[in-house]
Amino acid sequence: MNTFSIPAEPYDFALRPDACALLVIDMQRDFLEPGGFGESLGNDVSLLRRTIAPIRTLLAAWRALAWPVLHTREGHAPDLSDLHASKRMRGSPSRGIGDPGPMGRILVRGEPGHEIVPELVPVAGEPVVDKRGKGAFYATDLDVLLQARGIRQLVVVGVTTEVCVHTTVREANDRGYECLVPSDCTGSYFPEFHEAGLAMIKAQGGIFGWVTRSPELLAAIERLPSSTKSP
Ligand code: TIU
Repeated sequence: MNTFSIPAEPYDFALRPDACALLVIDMQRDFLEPGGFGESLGNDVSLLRRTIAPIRTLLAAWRALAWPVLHTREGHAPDLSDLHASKRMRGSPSRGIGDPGPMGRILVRGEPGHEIVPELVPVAGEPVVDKRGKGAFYATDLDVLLQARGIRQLVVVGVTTEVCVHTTVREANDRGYECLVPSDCTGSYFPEFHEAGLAMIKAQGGIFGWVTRSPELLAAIERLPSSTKSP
């Protein structure tokens, strides 16, 4: 199968149309919506919300090509039986995981705040991987789902850059997946962590992966010959 060159740092990414999935990390209402858990902790959700429009455009392109799309959500069972005590107590939060929040119980599956934002709702055929940790591979079926689809490359988008996106890129890299991160499709409550997180991915010759921007990725995809557009 041919590869196609995507402008990226530290050097161009050789995209394989037969083996490249879009992985959308934790675009959940509690992290992104005004009045949600993230904002209630004093964070400026606009820093994350700017990612919604470019991710939506990328999703539309992936769906039009019938390339694989997978989503993740961070959360826990209603009885919190899968929540480590260390995670529950971290930071002694005034409002913690499982407590009532502005959009239901915080980071609990089935609650409104746990859902993916309406702009990016998954469609039929797109797996939604519910994860307990920050990395999408830890204690999930993600690796099996990717292997079953012949996926070897991931375009990783979502929130937050230095937490769940970064952990997932590191996990994927160690499992042999090549990761491309469009910088405008990830965001952090801390702009300096966003920049540092992206710098770490592409440092040392791309130690964890590649960084691009979604307009460059989309422009390259639009130039693909039509015969190569389906996996
Ligand atoms: N999705 C994700 O990054 N979860 C987090 O806990 N992020 C924070 O920035 N806390």
